[in-house]
Amino acid sequence: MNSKLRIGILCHPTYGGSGVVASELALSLADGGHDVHVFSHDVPPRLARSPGPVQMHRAQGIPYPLFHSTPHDLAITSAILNVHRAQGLDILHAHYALPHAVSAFLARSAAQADHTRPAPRVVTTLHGTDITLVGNDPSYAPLTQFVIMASDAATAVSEWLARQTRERFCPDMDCPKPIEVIPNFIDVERFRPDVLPRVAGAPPMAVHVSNFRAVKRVPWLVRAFAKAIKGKTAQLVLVGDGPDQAQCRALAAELGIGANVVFLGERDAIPELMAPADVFALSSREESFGLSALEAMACGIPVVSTDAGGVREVIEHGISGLLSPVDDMDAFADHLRRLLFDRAGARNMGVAAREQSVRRFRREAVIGRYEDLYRRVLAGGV
Ligand code: GMT
Repeated sequence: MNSKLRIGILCHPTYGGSGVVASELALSLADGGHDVHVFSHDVPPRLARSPGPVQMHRAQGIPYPLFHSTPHDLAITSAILNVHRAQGLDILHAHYALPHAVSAFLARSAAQADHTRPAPRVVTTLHGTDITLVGNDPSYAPLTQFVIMASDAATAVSEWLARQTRERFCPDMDCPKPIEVIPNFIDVERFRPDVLPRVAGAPPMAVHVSNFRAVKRVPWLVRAFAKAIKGKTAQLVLVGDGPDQAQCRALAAELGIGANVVFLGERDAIPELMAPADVFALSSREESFGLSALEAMACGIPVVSTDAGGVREVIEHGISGLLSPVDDMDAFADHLRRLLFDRAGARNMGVAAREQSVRRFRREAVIGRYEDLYRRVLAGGV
């Protein structure tokens, strides 16, 4: 029988894939009998709505006139040290390199200096823009590189992201730190096709879920949708909120499709919103994995997506969805039109999408890979 581990998980509390993955991982590990603590500057939404036995440490620090903004990352490090000194932690698992791998590294260093208990080991999971947009910026790059190498193990959510990490941070040599690929996962009981039936007689519906950052290109999606439905009636349901939302509203009105585009804002009932749709649309310029696409697949919904980053490791073109080059709006619109107005074809692809999500990304199998990694790290085998 495997021993119980004491695990600290660090993550962002915002709506977004890395916080979802970290929260679902924490809940699954706790269900599996491990002692799990989550450290963040607020409660991540997926954790907030769950009764699971995870101990949440909301580490905000105090505002002070000398601080331009409150240094949550330092408050997180202090909260970790409090827990470690009181009861011990074996593993610190940082999600998104910045600032969490730095907070975890600091906590491990401080714990090593304490000499009272063995210091926790640090595992860092890279999610996407922590490597490609933020972590790679000259203002952070040296530190991002350092904390990845200083982690006891580093993982990436796709082969594409592991490659990006090697190319950006070890361009002239083999990375001294192997980046292990552990893909994202899905709870196929919660995300399932029959969670909510399609309303009979409702117009064809495309759904999109994101945080409306520029990288998601939601205005581009609104334009593509306008092209796709020319002369026909369909609905685009946009779930989430973020910087580009106001622009999307204005654009939908300007394109004369204001009545076809629905803005639902941030919601937790994601499976219930996805399952009745005909197609899920993902228009990103860059995407390391595309967790929302996987959620749609598990709900039996085919995905129309740009062929960005690691998306092709999740969606198989022609089987579970349709992929087009990142800047080819005509092809993307054609794909949308095809799946919106060929219900039988969309349904067949949806069945394949569900089957792939269960076979390749089922939660239980992936959680086992993280547990195995923690044990290897603790045994010094990584
Ligand atoms: O890296 C980001 O942009 C943020 C992150 C998030 O928290 O939303 O998204 C990334 O991590 C997700 C979970 O691993 C992936 O499914 C997303 O593809 C990835 N986003 C990008 O690469 C743009």
